[in-house]
Amino acid sequence: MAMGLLDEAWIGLRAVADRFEDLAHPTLRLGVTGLARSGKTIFTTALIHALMHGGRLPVFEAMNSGRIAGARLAPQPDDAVPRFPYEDHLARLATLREWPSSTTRISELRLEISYAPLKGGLRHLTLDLVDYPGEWLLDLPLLDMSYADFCRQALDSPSPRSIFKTARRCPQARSAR
Ligand SMILES: Nc1nc2c(ncn2[C@@H]2O[C@H](COP(=O)(O)OP(=O)(O)O)[C@@H](O)[C@H]2O)c(=O)[nH]1
Ligand SMILES: [Mg+2]
Repeated sequence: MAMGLLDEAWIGLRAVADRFEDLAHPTLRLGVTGLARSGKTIFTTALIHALMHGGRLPVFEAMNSGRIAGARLAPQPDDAVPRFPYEDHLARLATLREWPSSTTRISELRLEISYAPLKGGLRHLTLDLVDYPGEWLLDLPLLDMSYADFCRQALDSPSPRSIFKTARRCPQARSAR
């Protein structure tokens, strides 16, 4: 009984300590969202570069007014999620002058940002940026759909044969214009 109370008190203390730690050094997880080929990967690469090297971000007031003291790359927060290949994307854009290839899997990158709040001394924010294939957005309706509903919808939609025929007609339609 006494041990149970002690355990609960300990868990409670840990929760309060974690809450204070979070207030003192918050972590923000930011998913960059949009459909495929809407520019998420390029935007994420450019944002990381601007935060670390002080790029021009005219509508980002904190940066524009000089309150972002600096940003640096930090170790990955989660070993199960691949690292966002920031350096590869940057090399492609800045050195090879090519667009990075399309994103096929989720990836993330952790940044430690030092900033001056409107009141008080220098603070630190841990920012986790998450990049993922935009095609996933199109699958969101499936979350609320039963397997039976999915099958019904698939059977009601145009048959694969008619989709194939339409796809075959497309190049001719394009070249005929
Ligand atoms: N002109 C221009 N094209 C862009 C820009 N950002 C992305 N694109 C184009 O959009 C394509 C898809 O960008 P990407 O960031 O890979 O899109 P994602 O699929 O949303 O991650 C690129 O290959 C470029 O052709 C941009 O800032 N300017
Ligand atoms: Mg992408």
